Amino acid sequence: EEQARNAAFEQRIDDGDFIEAKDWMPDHYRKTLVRQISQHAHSEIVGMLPEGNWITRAPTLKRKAILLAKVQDEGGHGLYLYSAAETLGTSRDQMLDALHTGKAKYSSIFNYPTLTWADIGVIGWLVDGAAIMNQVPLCRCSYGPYARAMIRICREESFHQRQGYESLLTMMRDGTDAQKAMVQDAVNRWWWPSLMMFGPADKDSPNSEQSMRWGIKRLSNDELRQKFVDATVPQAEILGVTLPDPQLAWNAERDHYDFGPIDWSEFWRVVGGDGPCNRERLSARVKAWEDGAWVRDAALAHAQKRATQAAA
Ligand code: FAQ
Repeated sequence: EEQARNAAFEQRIDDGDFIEAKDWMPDHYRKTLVRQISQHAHSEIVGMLPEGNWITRAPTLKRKAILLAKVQDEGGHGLYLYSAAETLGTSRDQMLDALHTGKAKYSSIFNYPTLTWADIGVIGWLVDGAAIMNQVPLCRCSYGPYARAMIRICREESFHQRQGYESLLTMMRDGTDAQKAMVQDAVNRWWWPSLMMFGPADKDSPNSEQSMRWGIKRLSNDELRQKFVDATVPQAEILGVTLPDPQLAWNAERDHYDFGPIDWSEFWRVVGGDGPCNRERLSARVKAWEDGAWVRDAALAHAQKRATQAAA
């Protein structure tokens, strides 16, 4: 019977059906989705921290309003994604506990510091740019609740990418030499970590094969990384910045840009908890959770009071 259910499930995947929360699914499919969606949710929530750091120091009212809206969007994305993961039977408390005890992963990119205002523009351009490249195919993910959450998230991410690029264009066109140098410095620091966002090379990616077979991932880590490089090089030219890779060159034969080797030892170090800001990010999340205890207690007490009133 198990075999027949599995075969029917695989058939639905092959037919391009969406799998919904109450449908039968193999255990491993469920686990893979909880892993990926919860990591994604944690990334959005931890991802609020590097940019949140600049809200009080944004250079103009306009930039501050944009940044506030962007960081709020990220909070919202985290919430849709936790909800999507909850449909698979894992509670939000379990997911948050995994984050706060250091068991859960979140994107390596958010363990780097935001040193200057230019970092905020570069995060929009490169980090949101990489996020969109990775996330647009997830709108066709085989799990319905995740796919639907991604449609809304991608719309907002594209505004995030544009605001970042526009802010950098302003600095590069109208800025002082010092401001232009600040943009170049931020690009130098964020370029390689942005390429690492796509995950290990395909040959070192243990989850890819099964996830692609199940239509959870539609394109491989290396394919997405290449698409990102190809899309970003011309944008760097328009901006007037240099990407910090001497091996970056158009390859007419491949019809793609070639690029230099990624420092995978840095990637695994950051994923393993030893990046420049891992400890700071995690302790900020734990503190926020602890500081919010009274709100959760009050909400619970209020709900209990209403339940007793309704019963009376
Ligand atoms: N960082 O076998 P694979 C955003 C882990 S965008 C940390 O290739 P998979 C928007 C991976 O989990 C960022 N860990 O894994 C925003 C696995 O470990 P596990 C979030 C990484 O799942 C912008 C192991 O390495 N986006 O938040 C990373 O098939 C600006 C082996 O890797 C998403 O999460 C990494 N970079 O492919 C917010 C998108 N890469 O779980 C604020 C959804 C890999 O076996 C400001 N996720 N690992 O212990 C995905 O598309 C996939 O999960 C990948 C990884 C592509 C990230």
